[in-house]
Amino acid sequence: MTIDFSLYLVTGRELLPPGKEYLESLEEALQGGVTVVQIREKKSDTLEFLEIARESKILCEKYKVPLIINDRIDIALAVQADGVHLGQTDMPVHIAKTLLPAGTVIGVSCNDPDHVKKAIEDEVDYIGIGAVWGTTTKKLTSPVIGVRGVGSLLQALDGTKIKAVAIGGINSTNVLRTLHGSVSTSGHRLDGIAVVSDIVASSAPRSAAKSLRYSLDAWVHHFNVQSRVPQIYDVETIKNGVVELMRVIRDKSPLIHQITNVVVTNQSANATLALGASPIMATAPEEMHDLSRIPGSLLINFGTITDKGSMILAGQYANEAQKPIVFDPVGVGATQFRKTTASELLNAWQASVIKGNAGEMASLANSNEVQAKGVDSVGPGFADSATFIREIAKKERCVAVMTGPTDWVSDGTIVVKLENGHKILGDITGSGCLVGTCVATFCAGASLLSAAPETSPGPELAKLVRGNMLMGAVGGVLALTVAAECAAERSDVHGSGTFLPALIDELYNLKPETLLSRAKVQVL
Ligand code: 3NM
Ligand code: MG
Repeated sequence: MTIDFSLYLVTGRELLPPGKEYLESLEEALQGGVTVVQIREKKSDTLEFLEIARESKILCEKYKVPLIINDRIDIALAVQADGVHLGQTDMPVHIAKTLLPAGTVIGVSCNDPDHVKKAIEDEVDYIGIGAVWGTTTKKLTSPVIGVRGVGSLLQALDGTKIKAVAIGGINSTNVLRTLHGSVSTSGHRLDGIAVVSDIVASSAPRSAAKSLRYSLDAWVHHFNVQSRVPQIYDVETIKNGVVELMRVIRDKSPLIHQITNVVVTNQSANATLALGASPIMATAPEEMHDLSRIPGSLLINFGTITDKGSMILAGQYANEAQKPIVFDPVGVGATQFRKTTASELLNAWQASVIKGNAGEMASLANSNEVQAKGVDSVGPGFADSATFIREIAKKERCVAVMTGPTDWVSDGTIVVKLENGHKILGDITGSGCLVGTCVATFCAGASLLSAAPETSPGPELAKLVRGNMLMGAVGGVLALTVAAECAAERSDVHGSGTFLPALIDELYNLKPETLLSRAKVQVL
């Protein structure tokens, strides 16, 4: 039988809220759009398990939803369940297959590549991958793997017909992040999500299920729409798009929330103001939620990592609010701590733009083609920067920006090559950080430009960010590099000390005509 795995309910009677009967809760969940039910009874005697399974089967049949039994082959046989779900220490799949009628669906729990490999050899029908987030519903015996962990396991299923669901701590606030993040480099996506507590522990299981159902449907719709309509870019479209963003920023003055490093905080705030936007350099975890509700964007620059908790929270709220997140992993290759933190952050939220120099981007991509010394990139960069930037954008499923004498921007499909700037940028501190700030500011403009009316339903709701982030990234890079050229040419600039204030002036006075005439843009 073919099962719709999209909203997979796993039962957990011990989590029912006071006054909620098991069957009442199950029926409401089915009405809310659950597509498959697994009966999981870890503490019941055989007779009790059997009774629960029988009653559940009747309800599931009423809603034409398949029933799966956790662990117990005998119970599955007794109630003629549609399938069984086996953990790594349960009955081996090849034996289960000899016991169960042909066509019984078999699923296994996987949390490492060997489990997936074995599941493929065993020709199971589906796998449950977890735990994606932390959970208190089950005592976990292996580490939480995060969305990126789920994505890497999904890749192993390429070329098979095996379905996959993620499990562990999924709820209505992280469901979109779970779906968006759990994608392999090859583009393999989840077939569904499995939940216990978000539905079972709710006093309103119908609306809990409905809310998950809504996000799932919007996400599928969003993917289908997105893959049908390719964006077409040429140099003129890009330049005009950037100029339009300049106007939006000056017109609407979006809030650019920046959690950045102590070296550049002041100059970043001034650059933001110079572009016409409004900076706030807030770092306390208590204020992250409030700030996420104000239109604009979020910059996370971890040049000096002291606010990791706030960085995690701010990004999660920004994803929820569909606001752009620009991630600047300053010096990510310099220490193991930075590398670990980068992957922790990228697990917690989806970046809209990742920006770094060649050394930082190489480190993020686990490439050793380019080395770094501290926060600086060493050597001539990548032999084929265009391919590298396209691949990392595809892998991270966001816009990638690589700065250097030539700047590269890609959304994973097209690559934009930008050749403005001046070598004196290398002589002031935080010029890379200023690019990040300008990109965040232009992305905020792009997000305001796209903001659809709140009432519009449909695929827009499934996005983790609104607006054209490629345009935002190109705009930010161009603004800073063109302003740098203008500043460096001034007769009152005598060195790096006078260059920095001149640079802020030139951002402040930057005219669309200047940007249009100076911009050196190529679309590859
Ligand atoms: N299996 P909740 S996590 C049953 O990682 C189960 O394999 C997991 O419950 C795994 O949705 C889990 O309440 C519990 O977090 C999921
Ligand atoms: Mg088990």
